[in-house]
Amino acid sequence: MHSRTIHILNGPNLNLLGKREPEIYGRDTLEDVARTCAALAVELGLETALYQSNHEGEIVEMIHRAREAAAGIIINPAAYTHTSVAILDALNAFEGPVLEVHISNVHKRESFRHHSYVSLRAEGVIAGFGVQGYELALRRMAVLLG
Ligand code: CA2
Repeated sequence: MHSRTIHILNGPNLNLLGKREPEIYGRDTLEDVARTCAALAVELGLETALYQSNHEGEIVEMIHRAREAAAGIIINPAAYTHTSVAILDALNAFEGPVLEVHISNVHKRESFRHHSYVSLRAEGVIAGFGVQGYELALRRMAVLLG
């Protein structure tokens, strides 16, 4: 296990970040998030690797790989947040800290976005801070890892 590596996992449609619906999700792309987090990680004595998939099973496999390769997981499961027992089960088999990030304030949106399976596993949840939520989660991860 890589004791200072954090995997930042992103679910379906987040590849469109910065390219569609800027009024909800902002103008930064996922590549911008990857770059900003990698720079912050250096300051915090961490390393980051960011991944995205539109497929539930691939996200499950990303979490399995993190078991060997990451000390912690920051995850925005996107729509699978609200539906996926498989992602929850995979996260339950991961031993390190898990932080859940949502770019938008899910509690200000439709009621089906108010429930998260992943929150049953996550040490903490950030919602509604835009893409800055990923940086805040990374700072929290540095504290949790000591
Ligand atoms: O606010 C979040 O980060 C969400 O996880 C985003 C998901 C949504 O299903 C969750 O309820 C909350 C949707 C991700 C879609 O991402 C897009 C980004 C730009 C343009 C279109 C979609």
